[in-house]
Amino acid sequence: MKRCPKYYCPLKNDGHNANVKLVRYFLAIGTLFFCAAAPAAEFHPIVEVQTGYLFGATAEGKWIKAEKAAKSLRGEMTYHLYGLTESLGEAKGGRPKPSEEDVCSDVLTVSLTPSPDKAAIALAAPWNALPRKVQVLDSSQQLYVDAARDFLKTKGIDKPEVKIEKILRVDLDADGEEEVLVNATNYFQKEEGAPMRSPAGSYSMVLLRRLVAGKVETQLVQGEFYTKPYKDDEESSFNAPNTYKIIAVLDLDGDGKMEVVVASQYYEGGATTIYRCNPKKVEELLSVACGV
Ligand SMILES: [Ca+2]
Ligand SMILES: [Ca+2]
Repeated sequence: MKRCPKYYCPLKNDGHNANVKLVRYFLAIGTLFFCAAAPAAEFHPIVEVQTGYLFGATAEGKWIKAEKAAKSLRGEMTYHLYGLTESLGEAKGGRPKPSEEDVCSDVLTVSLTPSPDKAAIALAAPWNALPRKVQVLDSSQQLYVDAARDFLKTKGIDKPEVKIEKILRVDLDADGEEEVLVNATNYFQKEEGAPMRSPAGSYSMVLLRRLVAGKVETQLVQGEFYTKPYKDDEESSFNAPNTYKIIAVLDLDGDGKMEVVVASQYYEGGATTIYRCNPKKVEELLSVACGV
């Protein structure tokens, strides 16, 4: 509890005058309100390094949106930088300010120095956001190719062409069992990125495989699936499908459980979202987006 500043605390000397008593009464009431207020929780801001976008912050287990978080981020702060599998040192981050890009002037940004290419997320917090090792597995492993194929079939893609981009193994919830994240995208394109229109049987997804009561279960973290090609008579018409990519797996609120950070891109923009993956549900915690 905060110490009472002297002048807000009850007067020590007894006054006999009614006015003095009244003043004492109000001071005492004021003291009650002033001193009962809990100290402001410390905000731990989270920034996407490559864009500088401020997701928001965490404070005592709560997730706070960027606009609100920015109000209590006044001076320069020290951030820890994290890539997909490693900690990448520290950076200094200034006060959040609106993005200079026209299309996302409503997005708040923090400029970080340095901001290495490999860094994905910056977090200003005293705990280690990478408490357990994130392992990158060989993406051609049959077990996971089969798992991805089976999952795509449940989404109505009859003959899936499985194209796994990344497989990560990490114990998200610190229960001693490792979970596996499978990131797969196929828009039948030569280049990376998302097309304007989705072909038949195309998809992009992030799956989570985990043991639940001794059985492996597959959960969808994020994804979209197109059984039919997107067709429209007008040339200007398109459906702008997304590609999804895991960029980090970190404990961003300090509860010991790691969240999954997924970046999505469509042909004219993108978003990055932090997900909490409990066995029963996947929850979106904070997100930043910029696009047309
Ligand atoms: Ca686990
Ligand atoms: Ca966490």
